[in-house]
Amino acid sequence: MDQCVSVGIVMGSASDLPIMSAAADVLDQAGIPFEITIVSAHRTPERLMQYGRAAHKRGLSVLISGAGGAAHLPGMLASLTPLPVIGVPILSANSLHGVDSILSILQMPAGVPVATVGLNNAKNAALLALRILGVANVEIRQQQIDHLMLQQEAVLSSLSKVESPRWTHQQPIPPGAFSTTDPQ
Ligand code: C2R
Repeated sequence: MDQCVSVGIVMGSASDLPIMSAAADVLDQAGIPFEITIVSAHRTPERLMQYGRAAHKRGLSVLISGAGGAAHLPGMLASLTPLPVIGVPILSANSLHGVDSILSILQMPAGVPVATVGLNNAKNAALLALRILGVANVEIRQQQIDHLMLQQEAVLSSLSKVESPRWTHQQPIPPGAFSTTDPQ
């Protein structure tokens, strides 16, 4: 894989690392060079401006940004950079059940897009970043195709846990139930 850093992972606080490390794990496994740091719109506003303005000039392609509570970081980054920003709402200690983080990242004004993943779902943020990179990179796209296949195989190999006879009135799934041709 090209060794130029292509994904920036930024979080509002070191306390976000246990969640955000899942994004780093996915990128690491995929062999994608990334950087990871703390930037806070609230606590380090100048650092935010510098990072947001320079990211694309430094060769980054996608930003993953996690924050909890009044989570302004992903939106503020998106206001400074032309790069795609993926926001990860975090259930932080100061959060109201994560709802504040979700809404702060999700409900952006028109004109400043942030792609928002589920609460604490840094893994999906990294997978989405890989899909974005995969648009222009066949190798990364193939990795995502392989990932989907592996995921499907894992589900199919677990069918017996659910389908094995257990209840009196349980019927077996008929062979044609998942046929791709229309039974009509
Ligand atoms: P501390 O644990 O440091 O008090 O942080 C962080 O992302 C973290 O989840 C608590 C939470 O505050 C968040 N934070 C933001 C921003 N900066 C820090 N939401 C920001 O600029 O949006």
